Amino acid sequence: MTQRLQCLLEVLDGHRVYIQTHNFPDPDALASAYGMQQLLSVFGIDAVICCKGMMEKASTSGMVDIFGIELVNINDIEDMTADDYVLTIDAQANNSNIADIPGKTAACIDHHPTAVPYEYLFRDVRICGACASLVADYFFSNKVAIDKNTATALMYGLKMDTDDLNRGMTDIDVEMYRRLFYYTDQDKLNQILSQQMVFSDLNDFIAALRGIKVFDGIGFTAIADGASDGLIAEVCDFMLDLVEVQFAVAYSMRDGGVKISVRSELNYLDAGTITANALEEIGAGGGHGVMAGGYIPKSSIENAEFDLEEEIQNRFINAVYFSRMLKNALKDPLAEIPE
Ligand SMILES: [Mn+2]
Repeated sequence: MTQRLQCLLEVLDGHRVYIQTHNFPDPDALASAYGMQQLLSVFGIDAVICCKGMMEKASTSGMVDIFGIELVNINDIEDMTADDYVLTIDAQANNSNIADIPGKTAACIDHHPTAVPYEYLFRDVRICGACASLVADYFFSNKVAIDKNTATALMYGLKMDTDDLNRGMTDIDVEMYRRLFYYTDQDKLNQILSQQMVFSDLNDFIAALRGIKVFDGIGFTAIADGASDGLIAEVCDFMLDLVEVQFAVAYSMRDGGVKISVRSELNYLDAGTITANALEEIGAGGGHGVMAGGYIPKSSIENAEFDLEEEIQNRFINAVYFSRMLKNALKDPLAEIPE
């Protein structure tokens, strides 16, 4: 047994264990949590998977059915105490995307860089494309037999988080892909891969596509009021597929304000930074280089003089323009940088 697994088991031994994903878990988070639950059960530890905010996106809620994943909403757990141990997976303690929990956050397995340090009893943070690769490594490095269902779930998480092996791939992702491949149920994988949207979203999806506007490589579209996070993300992903679009912004009105989803296909257009800049003083936003989200609260727009759509467009156009100028300035130090 690897030292890593031995250490994890020693830490968790004797406690009631919860595996916690980030809020509104994505396929990689769910697959990783499920894989870890299966691995721990081999060593006699029964863990409960929990999170805050269930999955609105068809691709993630479909996982629960297709792989038989049992998932508990943190708000529905009444008897958790400080003696219970929490293993965060695909997420780290103190991050804004993970809910506070009564149990003790004792362990962490994640593939993201650490934003806020935290003293775990066990910590396994390795930067790679998908957390599912780390979980798969626990099986293969320890020669623990992996069943088809678990392997297929991990394969799905790996494919989704790496955008089909295009994004952030590292050695361990390549190796785990190769090893999981032999255990993957292709029919099941294809089934879940082609479950990205529900039929009732279709009219809103079509309307959003009809409304796409492109300004200088930036695609914008509004989605029907109250659209799900999943639909907004789906429309945003679609816009990037257009040849004319390198940066995509999709938004929808909610009761509390405007929800915004952002995608970038270029390294120098960092979606997180651009979103944070674009929404300065009017809302908040941030995220990864390729994928980000933002929010404008109702209070910012209620008595505003501006047209909301124009305001969003202008703010993003300016923020993207600034990033382009910055890139050119790095190439040519004498080029002018906008104020
Ligand atoms: Mn992940």
